[in-house]
Amino acid sequence: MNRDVPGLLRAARSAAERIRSAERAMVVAHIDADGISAAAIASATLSRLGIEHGTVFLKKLDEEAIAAIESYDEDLVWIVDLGSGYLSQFRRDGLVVCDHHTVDPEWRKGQTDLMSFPDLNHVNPHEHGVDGSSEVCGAGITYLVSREVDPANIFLAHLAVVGAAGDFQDSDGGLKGLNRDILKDAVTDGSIEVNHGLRLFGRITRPLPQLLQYCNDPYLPGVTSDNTGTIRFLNGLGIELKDGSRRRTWMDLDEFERERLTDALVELAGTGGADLSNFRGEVYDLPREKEGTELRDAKEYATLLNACGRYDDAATGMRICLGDPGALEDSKTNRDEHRRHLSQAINMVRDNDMVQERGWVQFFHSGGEIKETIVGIVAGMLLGNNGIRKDIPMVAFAESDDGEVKVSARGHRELVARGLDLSKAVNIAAGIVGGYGGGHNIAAGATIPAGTEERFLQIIEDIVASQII
Ligand SMILES: [Mn+2]
Repeated sequence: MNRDVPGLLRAARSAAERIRSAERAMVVAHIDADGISAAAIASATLSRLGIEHGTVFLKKLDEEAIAAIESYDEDLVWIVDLGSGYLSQFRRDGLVVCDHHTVDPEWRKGQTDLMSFPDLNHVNPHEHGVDGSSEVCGAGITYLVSREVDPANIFLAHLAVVGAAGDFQDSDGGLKGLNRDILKDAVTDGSIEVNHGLRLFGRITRPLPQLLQYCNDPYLPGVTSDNTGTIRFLNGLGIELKDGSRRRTWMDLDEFERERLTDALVELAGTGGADLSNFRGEVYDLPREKEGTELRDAKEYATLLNACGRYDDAATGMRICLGDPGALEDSKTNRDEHRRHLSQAINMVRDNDMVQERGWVQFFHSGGEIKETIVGIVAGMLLGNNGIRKDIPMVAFAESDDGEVKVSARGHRELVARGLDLSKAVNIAAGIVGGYGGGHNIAAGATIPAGTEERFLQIIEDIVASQII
């Protein structure tokens, strides 16, 4: 297909028209950095139009999520960084989908005219010959629509840059294609400054030794994963590690130190024979954000948003994007709390010997004691930990608020190498007991009716036994 950016922008314009005419809206977004940035762009766009709206974050569009979207009574549902893969499953009116993932091949099959869905605006680069994996992300597409709603929304462009960094679209030494146009908007607006240098992760917040020793792309001989070596290397260059009691970061280096360190690192990486094309390149600074915080660097910003998503706190990530001054602090508090919940849950399972072994699986039932949102993480962390086996998968049960049972199954990499496919096992077993589920070979989840746990375990055991060689 020919690259047709004007066509993509036309699709963005008609989506913008639909959005402008909405009375009430629901924003549905993916729970990673790109999705959170996209949600923030959508939410800010709606707020500026005076359109009342809510926001929901999803890990994926499963049956349950699609059913929920179908049932929202808002006249507009704006789905961002998700949705394209499931277009044929939607029936409702008032959908705007801004996504960059592969488009559902079932969609439009057997349809004669272009938009025979009653009221669906689909904005996706792949539909216009533009590569959605490398040159524009979910937040970027959402931004293009937002800019069509109101050119003044250019003040949101930096969020699209953060989203692109979150989806590794900057990984060739810098952003390219459509992302470059969006970057230009952000630079024009003054929210982003493009600088050239080493693309080390943690320039703003990591103390120098950590900045270097955690660098493994490229591998730095004698520095990567070597704390003593790193400190010797920095001392050898005459670079102070501290300023009083404060540990210095890359940003604290003066111009000469920075140059010295850059040259030495490039040389060091070269001796390791590494490909340096991604080591030197563009970095994106956000000069309007508070100094010394993650928000000053697009990559660190995106990593922070990913952490919010992983810790079930995407809403706080969105508040950060929207400039809420207390949100950064809140995200740290919530992350600590989440970690505390995790360690409490792990201790509870361990101290009470809750894990029961069977021939081919082990399991625990947490009842209502562990939140269903973290029970899978707990199951994974328990594997191979303190006397708990890792040579059989772990199945964890938790009661959900609606009276059903949430199942999380986790395996070890070595088991997957031997043939374990938990996605298949969980999907089949859940189906037989009247539930549904799926996932990945190493981690899967299901929802099953209460009381079917034993039957479910028997089936899982049979399947796992047949998978592992
Ligand atoms: Mn994305």
